[in-house]
Amino acid sequence: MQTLSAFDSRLADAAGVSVASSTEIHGGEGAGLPMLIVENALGRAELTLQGAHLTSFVPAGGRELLWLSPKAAFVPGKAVRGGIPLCLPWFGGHPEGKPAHGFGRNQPWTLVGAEALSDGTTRVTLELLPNDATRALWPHDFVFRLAVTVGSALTLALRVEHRGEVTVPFSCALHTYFAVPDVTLADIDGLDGCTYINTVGGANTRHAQQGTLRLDAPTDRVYLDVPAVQTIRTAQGTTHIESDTRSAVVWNPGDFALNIADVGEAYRHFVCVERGDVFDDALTLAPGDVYEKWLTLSFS
Ligand code: TA6
Repeated sequence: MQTLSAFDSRLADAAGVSVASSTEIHGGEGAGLPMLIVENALGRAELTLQGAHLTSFVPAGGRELLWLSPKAAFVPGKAVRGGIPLCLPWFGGHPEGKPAHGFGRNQPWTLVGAEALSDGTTRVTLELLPNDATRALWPHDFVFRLAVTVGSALTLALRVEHRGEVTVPFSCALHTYFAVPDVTLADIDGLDGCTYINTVGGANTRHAQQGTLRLDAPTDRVYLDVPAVQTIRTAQGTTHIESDTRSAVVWNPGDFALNIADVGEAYRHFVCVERGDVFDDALTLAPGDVYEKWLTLSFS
């Protein structure tokens, strides 16, 4: 299992960030995955080093914003179901059958920075560099960095530096699972008028969103060129999603989830509103290019 070096632990300690294993926090068998707990007077977040994967964010005095499957497994090499998996350097299926959503979410990232900032927030920075497993899937040099700032809002700043020698296609998403009391009663705004691609069951049809979105059936839609802000309104309040990425993916598998081992009936309690640059909004990175985008989540 991945462990934190003495250097990483000192770094974490200095910023008031604690380290635990997923087994201590979430139970399960075996050693689990190493996790960071970032807590200050403004908020509290948990993340696994594997995948730089947020699994919890609670603003002080507020409720949990992220959904983590009750069946989530914390196993080396397997993406945790829920929270914020990072899909990169490609989103969705791969034309050559490589693993869906890239390898970022399955790889052990390293803690490279931890700071208590003067505004009361705490920032941790994680990094992924190439290794044998990433080279087998993507034979290019790169530096992936994710800076996570925890306060009354949660901000993720992603930086991808392409250090390879050829131009490559690139797409990515912050695949956020939001906790909702009942997915069929959540109102999603901020997509009115946008073109979306319906991909349910392998479909590929284009439509225009009209007004508020409510999910009453399995939904898998890629919205293109969206406004910066979306909201999810439930009886508990409003979650605000803001990003400088161009796409938004809205996903809930509905009954299909009964065939997804780590979701099942629990599908009723989340909706994914993922921000990223995917499908028509995907890019190419030339040698030396740097891709930098951010996502902020808050609740009112
Ligand atoms: O973002 C939506 C989506 O691409 C869906 O098509 C669905 O498969 C989902 O992601 C989850 O993918 P995963 O590989 O995590 O099971």
